[in-house]
Amino acid sequence: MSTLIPDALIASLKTSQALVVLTGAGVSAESGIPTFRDAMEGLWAKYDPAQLATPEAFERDPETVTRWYDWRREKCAVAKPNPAHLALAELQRAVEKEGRSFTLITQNVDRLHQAAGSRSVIELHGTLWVWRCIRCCQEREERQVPFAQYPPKCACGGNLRPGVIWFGESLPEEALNKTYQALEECDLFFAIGTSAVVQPAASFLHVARQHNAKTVEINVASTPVSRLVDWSILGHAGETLPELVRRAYAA
Ligand code: BV8
Ligand code: ZN
Repeated sequence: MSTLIPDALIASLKTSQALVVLTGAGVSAESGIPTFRDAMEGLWAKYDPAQLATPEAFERDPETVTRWYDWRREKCAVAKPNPAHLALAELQRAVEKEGRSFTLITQNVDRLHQAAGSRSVIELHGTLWVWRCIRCCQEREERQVPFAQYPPKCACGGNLRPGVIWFGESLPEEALNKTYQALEECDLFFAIGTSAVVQPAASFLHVARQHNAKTVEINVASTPVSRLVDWSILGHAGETLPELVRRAYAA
């Protein structure tokens, strides 16, 4: 299915001096990773994700919370980058080859952008591949799935927690600083596969608009920002992004 991508957007993409892309769970959906709102299949049907993704939930029930993250980690372990991830990596290469700036900011915790070849990815909400001991604070990448016990334990005996940013926790300062710097210089901003609900990520499009950037949304459904953007493209990221890159940079 060829989604309708306006020529004006292609022209803007080819002349943009500072491109900023914000991705959400919708970009990983075509890799088989449930989006945040529908990450509640089967066993998890009786939980509200926003209730599980909090420090209080971990404090109250570290076994259930770490089982949920390990269930998601197992899905991520078999997931491969999809054409959306690959197209964004190709776009970054094409834009940077012409000496223009490209910033990818993701809300996703699966690291599929990095697996697809994207570089200098800003991880707003951390990653479920890094786990941290709540006693000695030692942090390390845990690629072995599944864990042998819940909650998983550190060598010091402390409980391990996932290295993600939970609701109620502040975002990493460095990630936020880099984000706001990119938004100040941005002249073209994409929001791709995000429900535009979670703060502060949902405010970035407004910041880009305040700096007179043109804005684009790619989503399979409309969101609270669909009526604000310059171009709202209804389509799957895995189809739309490859078409966008082909039309702008067809070899
Ligand atoms: C903070 C990691 C300061 C964990 C996540 C103002 C008002 C009210 C509340 C707040 C506020 N400001 C701050 C808050 C609190 C809270 C918040 O935003 N609450 C929301 C619910 C209103 N924010 C925070 O707590 C943040 N911290 O602000 O610090 C502070 C400190 C103390 C006290 C207060 C404030 C921290 C937020 C980070 C939470 N962690 N992830 C984990 O993953 O388990 S958020 C998590 O949900 C995901 O990472 C993701 O970011 C988010 C879900 O959003 P999406 O990515 O958009 O995914 P979703 O499923 O919602 O949508 C998918 C979209 O894709 C859909 O639109 C769908 O149509 C589309 N789609 C599907 N398939 C496709 C597709 N599109 C294209 N192609 C497809 N194939
Ligand atoms: Zn420890």
